[in-house]
Amino acid sequence: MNISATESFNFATEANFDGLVGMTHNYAGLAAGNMASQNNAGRVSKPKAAALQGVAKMQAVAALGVTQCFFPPQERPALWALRAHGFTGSDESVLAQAHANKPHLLAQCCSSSFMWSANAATVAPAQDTRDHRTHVVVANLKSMTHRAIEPPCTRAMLNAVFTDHSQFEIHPALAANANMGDEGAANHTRLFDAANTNQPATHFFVYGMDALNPRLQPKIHPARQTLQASQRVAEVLQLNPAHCVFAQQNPDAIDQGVFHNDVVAVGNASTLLYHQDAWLDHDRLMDSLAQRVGNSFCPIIVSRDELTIAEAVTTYLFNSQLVTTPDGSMTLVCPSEVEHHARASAVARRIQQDPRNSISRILYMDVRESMRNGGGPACLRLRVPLAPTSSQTSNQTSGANLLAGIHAGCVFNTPRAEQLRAWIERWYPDQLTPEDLADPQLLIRNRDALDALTQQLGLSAIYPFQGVSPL
Ligand code: SUG
Repeated sequence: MNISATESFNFATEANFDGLVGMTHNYAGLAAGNMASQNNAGRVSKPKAAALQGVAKMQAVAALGVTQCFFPPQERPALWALRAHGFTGSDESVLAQAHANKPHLLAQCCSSSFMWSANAATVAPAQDTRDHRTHVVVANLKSMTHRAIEPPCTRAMLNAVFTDHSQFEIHPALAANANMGDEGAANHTRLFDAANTNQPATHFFVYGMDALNPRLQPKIHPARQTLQASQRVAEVLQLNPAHCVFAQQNPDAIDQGVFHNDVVAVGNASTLLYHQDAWLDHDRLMDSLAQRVGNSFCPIIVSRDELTIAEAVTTYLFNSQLVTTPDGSMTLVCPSEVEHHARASAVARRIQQDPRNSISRILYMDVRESMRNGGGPACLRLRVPLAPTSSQTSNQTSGANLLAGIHAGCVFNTPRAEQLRAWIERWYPDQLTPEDLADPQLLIRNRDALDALTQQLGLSAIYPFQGVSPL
């Protein structure tokens, strides 16, 4: 498998930015409503294997001809968050006190959840926005404490990675008030007709609850995304409201473990693969999407008879990446859990063999360490569209130019894959238990590793230990 950045640049319609797994990756059962996180709580984690699985996935996707980039891990343990809870003294003492008095808080401050970059932000490309620049809204992730500490570093990192601020505007996360739960691109799909550049793209936003009219709510698990946050994100992204569609998740599905829309749906260009029970008002929603996306709209529905919501949650069939390859066809990059599940793999085969859609290939990837915390292939990447695919503007920017605004050190290619592997092998622990999280050596090692990585990648300072404000 030999890939080069220039090879993929020639076929740049979107870049997939994967989050590198952090070296404190562990199973603390932090995410309510996320079945895998709950069921694997207390298990011994394998940070090195997790990070290498992530690199292998990037390499496989890049080998398909897709432009692949990555985000470095965040700093953990988040000492600043522990200090904000009143722990004082040296770093060692803060860790020891937190471990003795608030082990759950310590675990929250050690999560590697930033690796699921589909939750980092929501993106609208230049060709869809009022001022013809690419807009990015950092997600506030306010519904889970361990995730709510991510946004400031995510913003610093996005500003360092998207270097050309005349092309990319990185907006801060929405204020984390009660009505504004935002989980980023996991609840957003950009649909467009690749063959008709005059047809504007449709932005499909999915929310878990209308905070001002919370009549239809899940009964057991939290609804993380609010309608109000989705609407505000669409405004900040400078999207035309006529090209936005908002739909509510089925509350019963949330109660069965569908904590993000990308657990039951994935879209690419004009194809939308989804579960029958994903949303409320299915028929009206499909009419609305068909009307906007146009004749090429290709919905692929999976019925509950073919696969139940519970099976979708355990296999993560819909959390596959759906990517267009240089020959114009699509590949579905599925977690290996689908391959090992008779009914889910039968659905994948049925879709692949159906000549009415563009999906011609299924690729299975082992991202088991991430899956055990509820993160499949699609959770691990943030899509950034690069080339104009909808109405052309006088100010249009070519895909190649847009890549020029991306920090070159974060573009994935064969030498970079080798460099990342060597870095992971050098620094990452083979195993971690909850007890290990309080080890001050882990904190020091993490900082040294991140310092080495940012130097290797030529990135500016992005971490609190490098002097960047964590707030
Ligand atoms: O937010 N898991 C993440 C998984 C996120 C998956 N992302 C998408 N669906 N796009 C979450 O629930 C578990 C961490 C722990 O338990 O330690 C966690 O945060």
